[in-house]
Amino acid sequence: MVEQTQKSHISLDHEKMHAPPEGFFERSTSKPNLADFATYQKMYDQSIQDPATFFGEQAKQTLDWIRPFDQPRFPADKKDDFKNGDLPAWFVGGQINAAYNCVDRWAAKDPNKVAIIYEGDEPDSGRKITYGELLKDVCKLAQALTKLGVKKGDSVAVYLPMIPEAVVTLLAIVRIGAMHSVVFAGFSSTSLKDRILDADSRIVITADESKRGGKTIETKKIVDDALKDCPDVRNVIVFKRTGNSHVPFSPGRDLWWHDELAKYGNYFPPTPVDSEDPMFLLYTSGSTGKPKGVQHNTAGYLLGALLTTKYTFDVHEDDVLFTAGDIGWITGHTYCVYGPLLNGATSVVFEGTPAYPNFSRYWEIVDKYKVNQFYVAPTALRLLKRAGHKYVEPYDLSSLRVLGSVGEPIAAEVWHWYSENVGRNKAHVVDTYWQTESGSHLLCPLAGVTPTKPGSASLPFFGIEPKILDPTTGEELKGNDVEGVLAIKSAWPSITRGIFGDYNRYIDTYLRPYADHYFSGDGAARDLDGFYWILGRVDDVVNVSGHRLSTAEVEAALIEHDLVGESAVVGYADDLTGQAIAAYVSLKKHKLPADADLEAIKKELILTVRKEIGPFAAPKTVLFVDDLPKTRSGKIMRRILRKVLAGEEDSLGDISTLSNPQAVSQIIDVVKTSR
Ligand code: 6R9
Repeated sequence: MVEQTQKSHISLDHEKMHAPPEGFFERSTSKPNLADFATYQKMYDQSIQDPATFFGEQAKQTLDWIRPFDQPRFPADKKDDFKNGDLPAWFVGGQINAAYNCVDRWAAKDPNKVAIIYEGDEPDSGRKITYGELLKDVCKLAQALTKLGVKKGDSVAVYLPMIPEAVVTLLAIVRIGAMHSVVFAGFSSTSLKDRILDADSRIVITADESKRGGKTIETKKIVDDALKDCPDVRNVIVFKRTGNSHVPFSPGRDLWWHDELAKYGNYFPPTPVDSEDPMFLLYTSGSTGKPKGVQHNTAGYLLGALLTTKYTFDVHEDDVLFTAGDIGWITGHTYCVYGPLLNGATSVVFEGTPAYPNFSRYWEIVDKYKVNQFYVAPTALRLLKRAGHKYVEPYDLSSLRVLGSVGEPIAAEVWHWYSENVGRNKAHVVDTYWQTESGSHLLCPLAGVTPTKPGSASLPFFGIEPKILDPTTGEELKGNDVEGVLAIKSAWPSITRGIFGDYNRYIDTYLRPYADHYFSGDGAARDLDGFYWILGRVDDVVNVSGHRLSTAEVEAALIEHDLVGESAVVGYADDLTGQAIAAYVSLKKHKLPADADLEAIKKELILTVRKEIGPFAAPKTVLFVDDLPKTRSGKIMRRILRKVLAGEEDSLGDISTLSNPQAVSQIIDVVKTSR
């Protein structure tokens, strides 16, 4: 377990509270989803005091049920939540269908309403798909899958780029009560194989090739490599994305998407599923090497996705939401597919990257489609901030009302850049903290009503009861101005129901570390105003001379220096202080004078940290690198940085799943020369 933390020195400045942008609600043609902050507080209190009634009413009002539920929550009383690994069941006795709620009900209302705006990798390639068209394609694929023998409860593996067919695929699978298991299309064939085997998927849906950032990826070939070791896979449905003639194809096993869909009619009824029937698996990395198949069940997940989209982003039916996260991650599942469609809104599906053909791509899309809500990870914002204001400035971004951030802490400097340059001080920046396991937002401001502080994920969503626990004793740290580990006291509708095939691992990871609580794995503080600050994974905590520091905190300090583009901080063994801090830093090249004195810059950086946090936090080593190793979802792989520093570059493990494996060799060189 985690050792005692020292008080963080992150700037939890309660003076720096920003009111929601003035005139926020006037800039929308729709009525606000939440009137004001007092309404949030009232609803929040209800959701905690009586979650059964609160979520029961919300579920009745916002979802369409095939059979109404008998009990919103069993047991209704939350006192035994998480005891002995127990979770309550939600919406007991109810029957529902996810695809019906995402598509049919909106198609019935207005079949010509745009459901998806597809923006292809090349600018000006793409198309719009209406709810009416979406319904037809979903029904056709649902029939094809049924014909191929997919039944309720089976898992279907999905390995697709960000194209509308990915949305069609997810919805077709849940329409027949099966589970999707999406594997991010940037994963290697080995990672794909592991996930297909673990989920026991018998059907794979993929594309011939993919396009990303102007490059062609041999998607089907990767699938074929994976399938060499997956003897139980019966069929592969292949969508023709590029139509390239040398794509491998095994007649019999492989089927073309267009041939299959052409065989079936426009309508196929949705399969009723029980509220607690599984809806999907999504693999995420754990502390061990083996990925965990996080399982989400139907009604609770749907309600979480629906309500958070509605309230965190103030989404209405007329809104266009652009979630830049890939469908291969939970952010894509919840906020590119399910959340927007459950609210009858329009979702932008973007195939490309923020840097292709240039750093204006996101802003061009926002301008072109008049996007109202934009949602991205800080890693992309840092890249775009580094690229410079000239890429943002020419675009009309006045349609933007909400700017979301997700996946990692957002440094105050980046937050301000986002708010000022992208939001032009008129959009509400919402920093949303949550996890694959939570299904939907845990801590987040609600657009238009919650005041924000740059760097804080602010306050809990409805039904979320965050607690700060002493990491060693597990005791709850009550009141404000406390810091420890973040745990959640009672269950919420979209909490994961387990790790597929390994319920004990679920209990061991989340429910056992701190009795009667769900353990998030993150360190957090509650400031004087009761606002929450995520301090990073507790496994990324560094202990220097008995001072525990969050690596995120040192990074936030470093980025205050004008020349720092990005940094990653890790701890390494030190004879004198136990652990010492090393900062890997990539500098803003365009700001660096040709005759820059790197030694002097190192000293300045150390001084910046001393100044921002305190002398004990000063990095002992500063290493300048071109690029930091990142996962495909943009998370910096500190494990690799720690190993290289420890001289263990021979045991880095599999680096093929990184988005930039080439960064690693330069890092090894830099560390070697620094010794
Ligand atoms: C949605 C997602 C979950 C972990 C989580 C935490 C970090 C996510 C954050 C954040 C600070 C935020 N995290 N959002 N840290 N501020 N707004 O990213 O899911 O990929 O499962 O990662 O990401 O450490 O525990 P997932």
